[in-house]
Amino acid sequence: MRIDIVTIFPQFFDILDLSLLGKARAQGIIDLHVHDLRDAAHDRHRTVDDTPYGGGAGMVMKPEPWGETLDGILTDSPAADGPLIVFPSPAGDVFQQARAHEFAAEEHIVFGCGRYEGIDQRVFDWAASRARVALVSIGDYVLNGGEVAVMAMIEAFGRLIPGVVGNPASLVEESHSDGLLEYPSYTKPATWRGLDVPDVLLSGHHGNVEKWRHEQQLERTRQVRPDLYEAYTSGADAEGSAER
Ligand code: 6GU
Repeated sequence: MRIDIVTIFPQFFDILDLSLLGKARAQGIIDLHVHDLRDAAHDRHRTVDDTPYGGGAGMVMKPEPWGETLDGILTDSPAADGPLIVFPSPAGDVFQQARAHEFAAEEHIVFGCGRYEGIDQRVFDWAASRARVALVSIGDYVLNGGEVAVMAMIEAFGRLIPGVVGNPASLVEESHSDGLLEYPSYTKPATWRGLDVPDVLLSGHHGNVEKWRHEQQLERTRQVRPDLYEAYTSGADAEGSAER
């Protein structure tokens, strides 16, 4: 999978050399290219922002450096249908696990990280005339720029790309994969600082372990995320809960 990131802070993404994603890059599963937007700003100060038409606080990112950078990326796209261009924005659709699965299935994704008060609207309009464009938020709070949001999205979908996580079974039993939060995990020692591992986990009775874990998932979800619990219990009725 090819990933391009456009940003005025390319060093932010140096950490993608690390860990699971770094390994996936080294193996050629992920082909990551980070572009400094200022490389396409040709004045002496490499200016990428200007004051907003109509007045108001803050600065707006100028369209020309975006146009030049995205032109190069589109020309280079390995995908026959072109890339999906994602602009992280608190005004976008909220990124959830289903979206992570969709992103993991893309051949080429471009992330355009805005800073300041935003990017000139014509960049989105022009990009949408050339490729599929999505505005995506990572939650209801405001970040200074899109970089950390892009990092979060790459962490979420990168691990869903086949071959990135060594043991695919570990993707199955985790929070959100079945609409419930994950059950609590324990390892040795069986007693630590006076706290015991629940007996059922030491029993060796696989059926009881499964049942206990599912109950824990339900109870956790009901307490912490009543919205997910409601969706799960109504969905489980509709699809027949006998399998669970
Ligand atoms: Cl994607 N970008 C910014 N700047 N702030 C956010 C966000 C994205 N998602 C939530 N807040």
